[in-house]
Amino acid sequence: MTPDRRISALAGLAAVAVALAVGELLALAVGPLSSPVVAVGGVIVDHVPEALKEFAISLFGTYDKIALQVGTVVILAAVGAGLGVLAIGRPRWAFAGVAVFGLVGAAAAVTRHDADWVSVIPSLFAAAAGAAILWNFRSRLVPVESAADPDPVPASDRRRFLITAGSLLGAGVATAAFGRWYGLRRTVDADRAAVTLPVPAEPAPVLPAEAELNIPRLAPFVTPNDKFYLIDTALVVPQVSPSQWRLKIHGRVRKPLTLTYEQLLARPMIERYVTLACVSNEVGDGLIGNAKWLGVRVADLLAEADPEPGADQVVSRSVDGFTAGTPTEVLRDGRDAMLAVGMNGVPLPIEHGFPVRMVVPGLYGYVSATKWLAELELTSFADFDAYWIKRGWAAKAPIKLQSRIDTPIDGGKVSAGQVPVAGVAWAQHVGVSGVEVRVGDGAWQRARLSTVPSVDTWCQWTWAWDAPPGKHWLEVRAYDASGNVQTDAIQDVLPDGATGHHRVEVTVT
Ligand SMILES: Nc1nc2c(c(=O)[nH]1)N[C@H]1C(S)=C(S)[C@@H](COP(=O)(O)O)O[C@H]1N2
Ligand SMILES: [Mo]
Repeated sequence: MTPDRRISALAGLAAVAVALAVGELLALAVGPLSSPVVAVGGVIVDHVPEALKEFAISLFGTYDKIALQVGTVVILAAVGAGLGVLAIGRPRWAFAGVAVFGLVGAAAAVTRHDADWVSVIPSLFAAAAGAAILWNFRSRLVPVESAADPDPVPASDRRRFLITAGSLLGAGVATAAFGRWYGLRRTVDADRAAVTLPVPAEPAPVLPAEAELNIPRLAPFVTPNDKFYLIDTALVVPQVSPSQWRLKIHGRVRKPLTLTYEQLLARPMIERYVTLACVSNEVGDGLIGNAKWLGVRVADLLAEADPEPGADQVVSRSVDGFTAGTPTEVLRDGRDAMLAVGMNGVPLPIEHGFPVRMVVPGLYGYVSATKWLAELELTSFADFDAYWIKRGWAAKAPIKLQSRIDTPIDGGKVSAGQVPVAGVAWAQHVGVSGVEVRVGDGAWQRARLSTVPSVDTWCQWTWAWDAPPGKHWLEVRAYDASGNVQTDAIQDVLPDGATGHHRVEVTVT
């Protein structure tokens, strides 16, 4: 005769909730990456196969990380309910299961960047708390079994039991949620608000009125910070206080140096419009944005550190261990590669890398745009593969010539007559010299381009379409300033960026 399975499953759920609560609370003291859920999630992010990752991103978009954590908790809850049932009949197996979970969490936590032995504490204590709860419930449930009562659990005991388990479950969930919320508070908000950005020695050019074509639904020339795409591997956004921030320039250099935030701000600053792009951007998508960045030239810092011959790669490393590898040559070829502290006139937003990130015109973000920057290490491409290179992406990745139709939208309906077709085109550090549009298999038509301050940004384009009724395909292609035309050959984002023409289908009525 066994106690009601639903009751033991509830006990298991309560044990999981209390375990998560203990884990989250201890992670507040030990560090955010030691939370069992964050640690296991981080290992999954770092090791999940590319195909599955792309599938998750296509399914959940930028909510993929929240989805991962919710998924982890759901699985934990399901397993916890199972262990609760198991604890009645096969306690050894149940407690072994709890121990395995604790060890998996602890093992995940020690592999995280900058982890040490205390990182195992939240997971181990979480498992211990879960085990204690299970043990307590078991000792309350099992004696019932030996009683001669035909009902497995007497009604009064059952009620008391439900109340206890239910309250523990509720309290555990509430505490875990509180711990999570408290841990995610943006602790450097105040530090960021206290930053006064220096006046640039070389300000950005004043934008001509023609930089903006002012067409509804067309991406604005400057992407507002809160609309700027976000891509990174961080499950919790690193909180780096400027007073703690240090930049180490080291490795194969003759004069290693370390800079504080104050020392960085005291250097001559440049201010430039640069369009950042992600290699994972599918043709026609929005993982691209343009901002006015304020920062210090990387070339000046490298000149001071004096790289040794053969150090052909600069590895920028973030506080959370992410790395990007940039050709030393590119950083020193005169382009406006910078360590940025400002974005569109304000200190870098925390999720965009506060206090300091790298920005390199012409290269995809994964090989250049390290956020929450901590060090620049001079090495060679032969000696070191950065984060995404280990996962199959190309080591050298200049941004490809591309163009996009913003309006009309794909699948949209417009009325016959004059329809403005418009979008953006980019060929960072080369420049866009022309854009053409065609309807179906018709002749390519020259579009009008906006005026841009440099070759490092995208430009807007527009073409006036005299739209006849019916269903039509619109297609765009760009030319770069070296005279190359954008290829129509379709290539996937892996390993070095998508190619192909953006096409939209429009119904004209
Ligand atoms: N620390 C850190 N920096 C990072 C990344 C990351 O995962 N971690 N991702 C890179 C990638 S792939 C891109 S495309 C850009 C995106 O910058 P954004 O989020 O400010 O748009 O950041 C780069 N810098
Ligand atoms: Mo990216």
